[in-house]
Amino acid sequence: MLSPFLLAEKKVLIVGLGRSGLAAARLSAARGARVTVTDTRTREQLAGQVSALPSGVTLELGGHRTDSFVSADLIVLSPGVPTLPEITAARAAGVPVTGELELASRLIEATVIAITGTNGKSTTTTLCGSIMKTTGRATFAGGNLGIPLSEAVGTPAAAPGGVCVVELSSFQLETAERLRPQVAVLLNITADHLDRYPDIEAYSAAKARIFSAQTGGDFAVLNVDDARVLALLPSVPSRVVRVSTRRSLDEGGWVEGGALCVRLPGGPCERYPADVPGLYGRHNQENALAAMVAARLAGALPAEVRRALLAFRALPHRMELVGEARGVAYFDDSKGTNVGAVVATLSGFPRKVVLIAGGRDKGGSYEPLGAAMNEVGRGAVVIGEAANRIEAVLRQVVPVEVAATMEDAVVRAALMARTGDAVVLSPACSSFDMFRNYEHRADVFRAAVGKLLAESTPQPIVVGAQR
Ligand code: UMA
Ligand code: ADP
Repeated sequence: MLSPFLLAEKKVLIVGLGRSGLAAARLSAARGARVTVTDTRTREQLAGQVSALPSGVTLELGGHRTDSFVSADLIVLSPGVPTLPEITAARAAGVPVTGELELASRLIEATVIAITGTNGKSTTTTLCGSIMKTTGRATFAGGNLGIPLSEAVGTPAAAPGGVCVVELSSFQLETAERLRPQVAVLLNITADHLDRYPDIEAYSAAKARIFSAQTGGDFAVLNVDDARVLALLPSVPSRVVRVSTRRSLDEGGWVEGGALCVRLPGGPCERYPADVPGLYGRHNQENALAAMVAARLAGALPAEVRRALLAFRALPHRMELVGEARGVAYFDDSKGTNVGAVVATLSGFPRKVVLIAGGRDKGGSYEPLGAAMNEVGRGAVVIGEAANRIEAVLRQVVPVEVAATMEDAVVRAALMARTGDAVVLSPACSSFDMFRNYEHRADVFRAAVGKLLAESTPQPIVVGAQR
């Protein structure tokens, strides 16, 4: 295949002009490629992106043209672009097709720590990135987390001695070929994105590509509590280091006597505090162990791990407390975008929960939500395109109401909740049927909760106020 190192004078077609496409276009243009960008959205819709492109880039917006695909020297896909007929035609014509992540990774000389899994990627990537920053090495933390890896290219973090901690989605991994992380982390695999993959096996195979270019000198950090992760273990080509929150291990990462324990191969046992404010729940212990083991394998010292761990704060929209009114606490877990995430959030939750769930359906089963709500559920309010499918499962265990808007959902949830309960927005779905993204969904939820809190706060009586 054409090496993306040899971009000069090559006709590079970038598909999608979101964050990845813009970064890939800039990178390719800076390396002397003749860049064309294509997107189904129109120039008007993409005005901000277009103005950030370097001069000389050709635009094909408002749709894709097969001609441009089959005549390109290299096609660079954005992760959200599924297999299109134009891409199939280009592949048949022998045109190399890669992704923004793979393209960037070939230009990175630093240590790469790559992190994937269905849930916990962002938390793990952020914590691991904080630990590596604490070491004083130039560090980039990004990828699916938000900043495309292409933006790291040319910075000290991408040069020898630097560290790139990269969150990888299954979409990005589909086109990973030579990406070779020195440390690759796989957190868990549960049903997600089944609107893109024919089945969970295909989704799992995309995740497993994180290991495919590794060799015996690299490390794989695996959460062995997860059955699908465990099933992949025999095919991992690098040295496996295990983590578990359910049992003690001889080496790797585990929980014991109220401490997070880490032991590198051949090293002593290190103990870290398990009760960290930013890391609520067993699922976050899993994330913390994976991040700490990965960082230790990449050269961070125990004191640096401890310092970053204690300073860590939960990311926004991951079980964030929004406020409390009439003894009911309101939590924003808008990033709970699949069933596994919501089940992890609800598992062992210390209050009865009124769950607000729903949005764009991703084609998986909602049955595990029923079991989780059977334990902690007070009631549920369902919204969006998936409302009826979720209602069908949850009404077997708790009262369920259907709401037309987020504002309506919050009011209904508040009426269902009793003193001491929690209202939790943890949708188990993507947001795109009603909102721009999960952050927008969270903003609307928080505004609705804010209104409710303001209304339930007694207003001061102004003595002598005139009408
Ligand atoms: N587009 C086309 N043709 C198509 C489909 C889409 O032209 O057939 C265009 C769209 O009109 C749009 C562009 O492609 O203009 C969007 O590309 P994209 O969906 O790849 O989005 P980016 O802005 O490049 O963001 C991507 C990731 N998004 C997805 O994978 C869907 C971001 O992850 C990531 O932060 C960013 O790259 C930087 O690396 C977000 C995400 O939702 C957080 N990820 C999924 C998840 O976490 O579950 C995988
Ligand atoms: P991702 O980047 O994979 O979406 P995040 O760290 O952003 O993961 O967390 C998203 C949601 O997933 C959280 O709000 C929480 O509900 C859930 N979650 C986080 N870590 C885990 C884990 N290790 N296992 C299961 N669910 C998790």
